[in-house]
Formats: sequence, structure tokens, C-alpha cells
Amino acid sequence: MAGSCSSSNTSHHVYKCLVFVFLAMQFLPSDAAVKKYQFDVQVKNVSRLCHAKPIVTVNGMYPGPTIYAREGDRVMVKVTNHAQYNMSIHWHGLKQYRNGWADGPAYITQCPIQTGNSYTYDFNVTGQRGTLWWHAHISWLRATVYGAIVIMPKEGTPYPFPQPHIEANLVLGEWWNADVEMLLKQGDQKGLPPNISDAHTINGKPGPLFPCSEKNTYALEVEQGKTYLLRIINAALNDELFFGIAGHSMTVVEIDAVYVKPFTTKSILIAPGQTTNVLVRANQTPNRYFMATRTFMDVPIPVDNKTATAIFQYKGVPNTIIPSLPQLPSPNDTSFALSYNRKLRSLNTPQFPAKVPLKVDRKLFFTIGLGVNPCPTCVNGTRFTASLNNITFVMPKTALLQAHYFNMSGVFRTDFPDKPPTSFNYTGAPLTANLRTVQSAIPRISKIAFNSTVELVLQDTNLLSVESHPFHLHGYNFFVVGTGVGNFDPIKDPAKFNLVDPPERNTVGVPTGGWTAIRFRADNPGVWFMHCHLELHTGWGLKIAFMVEDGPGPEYSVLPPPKDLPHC
Ligand SMILES: *[C@@H]1O[C@H](CO)[C@@H](O)[C@H](O)[C@H]1NC(C)=O
Ligand SMILES: *[C@@H]1O[C@H](CO)[C@@H](O)[C@H](O)[C@H]1NC(C)=O
Ligand SMILES: *[C@@H]1O[C@H](CO)[C@@H](O)[C@H](O)[C@H]1NC(C)=O
Ligand SMILES: *[C@@H]1O[C@H](CO)[C@@H](O)[C@H](O)[C@H]1NC(C)=O
Ligand SMILES: *[C@@H]1O[C@H](CO)[C@@H](O)[C@H](O)[C@H]1NC(C)=O
Ligand SMILES: *[C@@H]1O[C@H](CO)[C@@H](O)[C@H](O)[C@H]1NC(C)=O
Ligand SMILES: *[C@@H]1O[C@H](CO)[C@@H](O)[C@H](O)[C@H]1NC(C)=O
Ligand SMILES: *[C@@H]1O[C@H](CO)[C@@H](O)[C@H](O)[C@H]1NC(C)=O
Ligand SMILES: *[C@@H]1O[C@H](CO)[C@@H](O)[C@H](O)[C@H]1NC(C)=O
Ligand SMILES: *[C@@H]1O[C@H](CO)[C@@H](O)[C@H](O)[C@H]1NC(C)=O
Ligand SMILES: *[C@@H]1O[C@H](CO)[C@@H](O)[C@H](O)[C@H]1NC(C)=O
Ligand SMILES: [Cu+2]
Repeated sequence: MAGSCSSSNTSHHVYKCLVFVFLAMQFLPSDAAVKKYQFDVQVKNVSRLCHAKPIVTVNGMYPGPTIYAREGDRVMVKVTNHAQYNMSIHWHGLKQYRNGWADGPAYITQCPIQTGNSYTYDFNVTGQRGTLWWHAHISWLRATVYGAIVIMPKEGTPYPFPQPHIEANLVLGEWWNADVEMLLKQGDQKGLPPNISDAHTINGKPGPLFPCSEKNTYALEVEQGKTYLLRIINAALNDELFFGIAGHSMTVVEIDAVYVKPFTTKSILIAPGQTTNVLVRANQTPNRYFMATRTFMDVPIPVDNKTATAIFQYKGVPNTIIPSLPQLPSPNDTSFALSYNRKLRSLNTPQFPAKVPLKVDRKLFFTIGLGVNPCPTCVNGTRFTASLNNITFVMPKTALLQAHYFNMSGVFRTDFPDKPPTSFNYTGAPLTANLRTVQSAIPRISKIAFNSTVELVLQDTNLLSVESHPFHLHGYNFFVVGTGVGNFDPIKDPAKFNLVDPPERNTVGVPTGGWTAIRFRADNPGVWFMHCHLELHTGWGLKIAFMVEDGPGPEYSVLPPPKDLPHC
């Protein structure tokens, strides 16, 4: 089956692929098919913006192959690493119940797959359907190692919205002309952020506003009067993105593989790690229209502000017509960002209920900070860092989940504090006097009782600068029960929480100089990573792991590890 469902480049391929999966399923029990994929991690020369360079790919494809599955399927992906780098792959948004072994973040749930070795990620897709994605979860290799995951509803179960004519994946990314691992190394040595990217991409292509892009433009052919489902994924490393289609409205129907109450918008906002499904009706004069994406950034921090484009092309319109651009919100449009996110509500129907925890067993309050720590060999004698509750996460030398399962001591501590060491005016005037953070010898993680309900408030701070941070939790979806600008008020703000139909997702943006409150039931035992999905900040230490204890008996405990689990 390897490669058969590989190309997401045209809607035609998507269609072919679904037919293929359907045929394959005839030989398997109708309610539980096994979908097998072979991922060969290999280096390939790729050219964009008139620059050719070797990049790390899966099966030589950029973006990589799409994984197609149906709710209830078992997916087995054999990853063989032919590249010179250590590798691990994360199935972003898959819950991996009791099965952290298949989650992927290097040194959290597994040791990396070393050059020449293989590992099979083996997991069930249970109780989830929609758009997710996969990506490398080590170093910055996800810059080129990523692809879509499309989970179809169970056979015979329709979407809770009008059936689209055709579906297409739009994977948004970032391209550097330089070698990304080299850039990261340079940044690390200097203690400074690596250079910003040279382009954004849509399905790996920057589009005609960039040089040498004749062949590097993605086009979706549409027929007038028909409705299309676009599965949009933000695979960029560091940029939150706006996306829109000239002349057309979009109806948002799903985020992070959870259905939402549909609403119509001219632009969407999508943070790294998030996915958004929209319906688009081709109801305009037949023509060529640009689909476009560019960065949202509402503080004066250098970012890639260039616009990537693809073409929404009505059938029969000649390629010579130059499309027009959509009106995207301005790059610093904070109020658009806040109002867009307020529109997101779980569908919350009997079939797709929002099971929001109403009673909270454990309250956590984490401050998000940027900082600087001494570094004698760095450019300014300091290096940038980031922290939660003033703690910069240090990476272990062996995987935390293995250490947990095999009761190894000395790998991590479970004393991560539930609140910051001191309270201050978090989002008041910029704090630049003492930007040091705490770094322990081994990582400090937070221990959570099995099946307890957790409320976590993530509070941005003005340590160095406020900034918007998209936080991703592994192993769970959570409910975004509240968000606001300024400091979280533990008395007044909970009264305004939405406990009825809050958005349910796996990645949420904490607004610039604001806070976000999430709730989840810790019913998935294991060690689960939570981190800012801006790779720059993750690398600086803006991350933590939760160790969720085993439940009563083996059926509520972490599964035994697979035989081929990599060793450090
Ligand atoms: C990639 O391109 C470089 C020069 O740009 C060349 O030296 C190398 O052999 C090429 N590698 C492959 C796998 O084609
Ligand atoms: C997947 O589901 C099958 C059938 O219920 C079960 O036997 C298997 O252990 C599950 N695998 C994982 C990794 O949970
Ligand atoms: C990063 O940008 C600087 C300034 O534009 C440039 O001199 C340097 O070569 C770049 N680094 C890499 C690795 O491309
Ligand atoms: C984009 O950013 C560059 C600096 O990185 C700046 O010179 C340029 O004016 C910006 N362009 C726009 C349209 O904001
Ligand atoms: C947003 O950017 C524009 C253009 O750079 C600037 O004129 C405007 O003041 C900025 N708005 C805010 C709210 O910062
Ligand atoms: C080094 O620090 C100085 C003084 O704080 C600052 O002006 C300069 O921008 C810093 N250099 C870099 C490369 O960050
Ligand atoms: C780890 O310790 C727990 C509790 O003491 C025990 O039940 C379990 O069997 C141990 N696991 C291993 C792999 O030794
Ligand atoms: C926090 O700082 C902001 C902005 O400087 C200020 O308006 C606010 O009054 C301060 N809050 C407290 C409690 O001091
Ligand atoms: C963080 O910890 C460092 C080192 O102990 C300390 O100097 C600094 O004041 C702390 N900062 C905050 C915001 O708690
Ligand atoms: C977890 O808690 C919920 C709510 O109290 C309960 O219905 C469920 O049975 C519990 N699950 C386990 C495995 O104990
Ligand atoms: C790859 O991973 C192994 C196991 O953790 C480690 O010993 C080795 O140094 C890593 N290699 C590179 C190039 O990072
Ligand atoms: Cu961040």
C-alpha cells in the first residue's frame, strides 16, 4: 500500500486514494481495517526560489505522503531512517490511548530512530475523525518532514455538513534557502534566533509571487456551483498564519479533527499545529483566484512577512489570466485574531457531545516567559531561553516514557510546581531587569492522578516581550473554556467560562499579553509532552511533560512497549 495514497497534490489524487482504501477494506473486517504505510526517510535535492538544496523527506516527497484512515482503523507506519540525522515522527492530534510508544516526540516517548534503523508506529484511530497531520519531532527536521492525516468517518456515517463535491489538502509550511539544521546550529552557538524563513508555502510551493515558481504553484481546479472541502494544516515552524481566497467566503466546519458550529468568514487564523476544515462554494464568475497565506504577528519581532499563494482555478479559464489577491487581515490585526477565536464553538450535538469537565480536581497555573541566561561563548554573553513557571525544560538523555514504565530513577523529577514561584503584574510594563530562568540537571515534570480533571491556565508574561504562543498537548484533546487579554483573574474570569460548547482541540493560541484556560480529563496514562508549537520557543525550553499515572488494573495502564522500540 506504500505510496498508493501518496500525492495530495490534486483533488483527483485524493479521490483515487479513497477508492483505493475502499477496495483494500473489502478483504478486512468492515469495522477495523489495517492501513499499512512504509515511510523511507531519505535526503533528496529540492529546488525552490531558484535555490536547490538537499532536504530530508519521506519517500522523496515534499510535503510527505498523506495518511488515509477511517475512524476505528489500525494504522501501522514502518519508518526506516536512511538520512544522516536521528529521526522520530509524531502523529499530531492522535490520542494514542495507553499507547505513548507511538506518539513520537524524541526523548519524551521514545529514543530516536537512528540512521539505518526502523521502527513501526502502530496505533488505533479511536473516536476521532477529521484532519490531523504528522511531522518529525526532533530538532527542526519538521521543516520538510511533514504530511496530512485524513481520517474519514466510519462507513455510512455522513459529515454533519453538506457533502462536498471534492476534498483537497492545503498544507501550509515554511521554506529556507539555507540548510535548516545548519541554521539551527548557528543560532544555538550564537544564542540568538536563527534567520527567519525565505518563503511560506502551500503544499510545498511558494507560488508565483516568488521567483522560479512556474512549476512551484499549487492549483485546485473547481467547477462553478460545486462545494469543496479544504483541509488546511499549519505545518509552519514559527508563524501563525492568516489564510483566505480572493472573492470567496469560507465556512469553518472543523478544527483539530473536531466538528464546530459552522460560521462563515473571509479569512481564517491558524497557528502552527492546528488544522481547520472549511467548505468553499465556487459561486463566483469563473476566473482564477489566489488562495493566500501570510503571518499574523502583533508585536515588533522579526518574522517572515511574505505571502504564499496557490490558485483556485475555475475549469476552462486559461492560465494566462493573472489572479487577484484576497484581502487578508493586516499582519498585526489583534482584534481579528481575538474575534475569530471567539467564534469557534464545539458542535455539541447528541452524536458529537462536548464532554467538558464541570468539576476540577487539579488547578494549574503556568506562566509563559521569554528570558536570557548566561552563555560565555555566545555573541552577547547570553542566550535566549523560554520557560514555564520560570523553569526552562532540559531534555533528558533517555526517553521519559521508558524511564517511567521501567521505573528508572534519575531520569526525571515529578516536582514541577503547580504555580509560578512569585506572582507579579504578568502583562504589565516590560520586565527586562532579571530575565534568568531555572534549569535543573534533569527535567522536572508534573504528575497527574489517573482520571482526574485538570484545569490549566496558561498566562503570557511581559518578560522580555509579550507574544502569542500556540500550545500543543500530546495524548489529549482539551476544551478551551476561557481566554482573555491581561492577567487572569481567578475570581472573576471563571464565572465567564464557557462550559457548554467550548472549542475542543489539541493546540491553542495563548493571546499576546493574555491568558487561556483549558480543561481535560486525565484518562490517558503515560508521559505526554506539552509545548509551544513555535519551534523557536520549544527549542528554547518552552515545554513540559505530564506524567499521568496508571489507572486501576492493566486495562487502564500503559501498554507494554513494542519489541522494536528504539534504544538510546
Ligand atoms: C544534490 O545536489 C548536489 C549539488 O547541488 C550534488 O552534489 C548531489 O550529488 C545531489 N544529490 C543527489 C542525491 O542528487
Ligand atoms: C488496537 O485495537 C485492537 C483491537 O481492539 C487491540 O487488540 C490492540 O491492542 C489495540 N492496539 C493499541 C496499540 O492500542
Ligand atoms: C543568516 O542571515 C545573515 C544576514 O542576512 C546572513 O549573513 C547569513 O549568511 C545567514 N545564515 C545562513 C546560514 O544562511
Ligand atoms: C517585511 O519585513 C521586512 C523586514 O524583515 C521589512 O523590511 C518589510 O518592510 C516588511 N514588509 C511588509 C510588507 O511589512
Ligand atoms: C499595524 O501595522 C501598521 C502598518 O505597519 C501600523 O500602521 C499600525 O499602527 C499597526 N497597528 C497596531 C495596532 O499596532
Ligand atoms: C547584544 O546586546 C546589545 C545590548 O543589549 C544589543 O543592543 C544587541 O542588539 C545585542 N546583539 C544581538 C545580536 O542581539
Ligand atoms: C514499576 O513499579 C511498579 C510499582 O512499584 C510495579 O508495579 C511495576 O511492575 C514496575 N515495572 C517494571 C517494568 O518493573
Ligand atoms: C499592571 O500593569 C498594567 C500596565 O502597565 C497596569 O495598567 C495595571 O494597573 C497593572 N496592574 C496592577 C495590578 O498593578
Ligand atoms: C526566575 O529564577 C531566577 C533564578 O532563580 C531568578 O533570578 C528570577 O528572579 C526568577 N524570575 C521570575 C520571574 O520568577
Ligand atoms: C473516570 O471518571 C468518570 C467520571 O467520574 C467515570 O465515569 C469513569 O468511569 C472513570 N473511569 C475510570 C477508568 O475509572
Ligand atoms: C542519535 O541518538 C542517539 C541516541 O540518543 C545519540 O546517542 C546520538 O548522539 C544521536 N546522534 C546525533 C547525530 O544526534
Ligand atoms: Cu511560543
